[in-house]
Amino acid sequence: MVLKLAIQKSGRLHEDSMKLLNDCGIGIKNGHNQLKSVADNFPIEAYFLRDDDIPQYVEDGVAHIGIVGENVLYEKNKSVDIVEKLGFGKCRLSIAVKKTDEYGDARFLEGKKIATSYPFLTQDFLNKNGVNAEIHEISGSVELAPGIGLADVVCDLVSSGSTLFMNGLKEVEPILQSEAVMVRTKELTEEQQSVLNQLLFRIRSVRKAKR
Ligand code: PRT
Ligand code: ZN
Repeated sequence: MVLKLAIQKSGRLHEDSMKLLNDCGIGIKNGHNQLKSVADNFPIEAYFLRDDDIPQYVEDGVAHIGIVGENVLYEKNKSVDIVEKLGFGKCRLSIAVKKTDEYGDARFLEGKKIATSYPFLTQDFLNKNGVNAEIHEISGSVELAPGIGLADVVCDLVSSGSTLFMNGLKEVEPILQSEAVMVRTKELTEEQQSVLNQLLFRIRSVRKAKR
């Protein structure tokens, strides 16, 4: 039996996910041209996937556990359990407006066009604030949308804020704080849960030693 772990194939969470496993003494070879790779000294097999696909794989139990950003997890709204926050990949999902706009509060968004890759979380924020706005879902370069007249406002991930700044935008309202988390499928055998417990024990030891 091996525990199947879904991690990002390439991108912002890949290196830190691999490093975490490595720090835990789990030797997994880099999967740039592979879909999966078995650890040589721990009963784990890594699946390398697009981050967007990880919640579904874990919900379906095709992967038993996964490492993914909370932003993606909540957007996909899949039924999985978060077992550990991992402390990397920190960012926030925020409303940003043109730097000359005066935002005030969410009422500013009434009747506006909002470009985002996170339509579910954006709509949820609008609903909670009783605001009606038009959401335009786009998959990348969201911050360009106001400059080309596609939208008035964006809802996008921010870490340093420099991408927004360079595009003449300003962050006005964080709607979600996010970091990478370990998720688990709902149904695990006793044996699988026991491997997961061993992995979590190592992760916690590694993270405690770093503090
Ligand atoms: O190919 P795949 O689908 O797997 O990857 P992806 O392109 O969808 O995601 P990727 O690799 O860009 O990001 C993976 C995860 O990293 C995200 O889902 C977040 O959980 C996390 N993360 C942390 C970030 C950022 N920080 C971040 N700054 N993801 C994206 N950004 C982008 C943001 O979208 C914007 O374009 O960086 C830009 C802003 O950065 P600043 O520093 O200029 O504010
Ligand atoms: Zn993605």
